[in-house]
Amino acid sequence: MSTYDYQTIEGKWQDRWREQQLYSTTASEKPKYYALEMFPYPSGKIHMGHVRNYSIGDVVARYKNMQGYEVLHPMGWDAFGLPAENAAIQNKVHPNAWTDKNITEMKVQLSKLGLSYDWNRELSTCSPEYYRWTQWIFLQFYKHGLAYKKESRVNWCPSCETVLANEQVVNGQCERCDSHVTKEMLNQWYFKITDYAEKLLQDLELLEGWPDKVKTMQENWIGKSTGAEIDFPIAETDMHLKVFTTRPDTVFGTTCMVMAPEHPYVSQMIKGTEYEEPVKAFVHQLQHLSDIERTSTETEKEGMFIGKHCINPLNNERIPIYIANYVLADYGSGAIMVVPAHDQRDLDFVNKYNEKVTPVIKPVDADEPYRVDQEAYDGNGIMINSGKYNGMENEKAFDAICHDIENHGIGRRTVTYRLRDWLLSRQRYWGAPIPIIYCESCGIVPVKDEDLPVKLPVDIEFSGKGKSPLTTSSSFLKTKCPKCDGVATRETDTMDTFVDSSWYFLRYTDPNNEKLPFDKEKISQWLPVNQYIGGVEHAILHLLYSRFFVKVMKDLDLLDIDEPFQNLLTQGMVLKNGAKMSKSKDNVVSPEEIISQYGADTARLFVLFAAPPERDLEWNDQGVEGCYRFLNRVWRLVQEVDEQHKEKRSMDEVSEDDKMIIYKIHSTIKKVTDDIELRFNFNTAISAVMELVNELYKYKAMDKEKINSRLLEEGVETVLLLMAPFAPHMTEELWSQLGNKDSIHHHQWPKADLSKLILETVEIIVQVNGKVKEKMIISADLSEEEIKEIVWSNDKVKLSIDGKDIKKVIIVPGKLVNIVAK
Ligand code: ANZ
Ligand code: ZN
Repeated sequence: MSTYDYQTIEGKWQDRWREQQLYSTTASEKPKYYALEMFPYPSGKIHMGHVRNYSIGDVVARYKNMQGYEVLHPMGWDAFGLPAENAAIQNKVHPNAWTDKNITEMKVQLSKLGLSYDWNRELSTCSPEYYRWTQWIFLQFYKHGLAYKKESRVNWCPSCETVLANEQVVNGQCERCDSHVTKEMLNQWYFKITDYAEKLLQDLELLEGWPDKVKTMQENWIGKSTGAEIDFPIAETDMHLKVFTTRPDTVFGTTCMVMAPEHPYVSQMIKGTEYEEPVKAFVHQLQHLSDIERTSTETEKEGMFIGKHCINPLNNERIPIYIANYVLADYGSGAIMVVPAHDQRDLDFVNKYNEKVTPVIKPVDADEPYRVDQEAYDGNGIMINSGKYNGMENEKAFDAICHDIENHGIGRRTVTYRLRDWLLSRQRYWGAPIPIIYCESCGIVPVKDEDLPVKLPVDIEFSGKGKSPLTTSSSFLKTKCPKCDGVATRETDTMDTFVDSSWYFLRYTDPNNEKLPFDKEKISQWLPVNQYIGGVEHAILHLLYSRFFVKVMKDLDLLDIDEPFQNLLTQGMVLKNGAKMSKSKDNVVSPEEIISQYGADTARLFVLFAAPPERDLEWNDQGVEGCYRFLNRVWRLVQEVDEQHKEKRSMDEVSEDDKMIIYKIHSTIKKVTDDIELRFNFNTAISAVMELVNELYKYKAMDKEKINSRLLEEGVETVLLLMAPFAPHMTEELWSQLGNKDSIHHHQWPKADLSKLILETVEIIVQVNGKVKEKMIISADLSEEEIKEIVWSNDKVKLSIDGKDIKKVIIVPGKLVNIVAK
């Protein structure tokens, strides 16, 4: 009897699978299934998080394959980004060489896991064949007004020396390096994602297969607010100050106005007055604070009067205008009506500057006169101090006031979103160049499609300081204007790497297309991705951007789907000693070590067995040992069954022991199938197989004349088939030892015979239109669905309902099934 030599087995099958192209996706008639894991950044080393992510995806892909689907299961590289550039500065290697080397190394590590990827579709976002189309897509956006350039205050990381999208600023810090993020005035490129805010919000409803928490995060990020704009006349001028409020019902409680210090009217209003210098100093002081810092409830409210007044258009009261830190220029209209009685921020502000507090909504049970001093009241109630609206419920007054201001042309109902346009330009080298040319006479000119890709030059200096590295390449910088042939310069900013990853899942369907980024027809065949698997850290950024891209592409008639990812699984983290594995915590377990010590099948089995995919997984050396022992146990079982049981016992008689093992085989098939299909509960699926293995050992240990060897073989085959997605190498090896010529991974997934799931039985009568057609012995604990399935497969029943419409099925548990058919 041979021992379980995982090293030889795994190497052998990995080679064979590659030679036979076992996992290449073909154009077949089979139903299609697209299984996708988020592609990695090629850092050079895979970690346990990768192992977990890809093992989960691999089970899904292999399982669907055995279920008869044509499966698309591709892999590639999210290969642009800052680490390559930092390596270039530190180690004097070109980012391209560094990235290539890392990809080669990681590919070797990945292939050791035995993952069923179709490597023929491999892509890398830093290859010109790929970024050519990233640039092409940018130009499509540009030509349709969805990419534009504007000067604005942007997030700036002083350490990375580049701008950051709002999404990349976490608690006021740079997502990558944790530096404190500041605000700078810069001219940058944006995608107009705000045009799609409503659609992105609405269509979350279509995503039934997404975790609720991810949908909620996206909803909050989009941040829709419903309210009104109201125009407040500025006293002694014919100008208006427009405010956005979610509480038009409180307008009579406005005791002053606050503008963002950067509001364009401010400089105009103070010009030549005594307020000019102090306001300038104030603005300067705020300039480097992030939005988070400015609006945090912790932050002291600071502001100043700027010498002008507004008239409240509803009660004609004259009220002072302030500027203050807590009002942002780029939200709503950049100015607010201050209602201290009903907004805590406003109350804190006016208490500091001694403006008055006028309550306009009174809680139903409050005493009169109703007063507010330290705590704002933001609940519902009855209108007071509000002219003709007094006595109304405030929710009714909300509508009445909106109606009236619309009629008088002094305001309108409106919605605002927190979502900002996507800032996509980066002052970095290692990204896709933005394909734009600046001409002195023609202005901004897009590169012609036939001139794509705009390739990254190689004559570059990486200093890590100052301007974008592309400005140091004269071969790149100087060019001709595509319109007038005159002297022109290229845009030197590159694209945010999230642009690259917003469409890679489309390219996999058609990775070598040289005419378009992808073929519309192929997208319809494969997309949406049936199962997407990745980390919850991408809940906002990558997933929102990808949804946005697909929606734009649909509007541009490039494809015909609404959403990219039908089902989403966000896997939990891999922990050790209660903390996320990380170099800084010195608690990293290397996948390579585990693979060389126990084999890939054990590594895979452990990460799948130790916790359900969505939960965090605690690394546990005994757990790994346990999985290894289990695989050895399966190995021995198959060897022994194969060698020892050649003698035959008649199959005709079925003993009680046989019944038991038959039951176990079919109930395990059912359990494993349901666990994978319905819930991805791989851990319970694996324990069910473990139990079956135990039962088979017991059965095998009986006296020889009691054993039905055909049954034992069936049990062993079932174990292998059910384990094939989890431990692909060992099962393949044993399968071939049993004499099978075809790969186990192309074998059909076993189907449970429900009629075999009988332990305690009952007799039921099956009637069609009141006439008894059949008496059946079935298991006592079947569900109605399962009973129906057995009944429909009965020949006599089939015959008597043939050609008829089923009107009704009445099930009396344990007794009767009556079918009404006409
Ligand atoms: C008056 C008022 C009374 C308000 C009241 C609230 C409660 P969300 O839900 O975030 O959309 N606001 C409007 N623009 C602002 C800006 N640029 N910077 C800071 N604050 C701004 O909040 C909308 C509310 O935030 C608006 O409604 C406005 O204050 C304030 F009892 O107007 B409200
Ligand atoms: Zn020109």
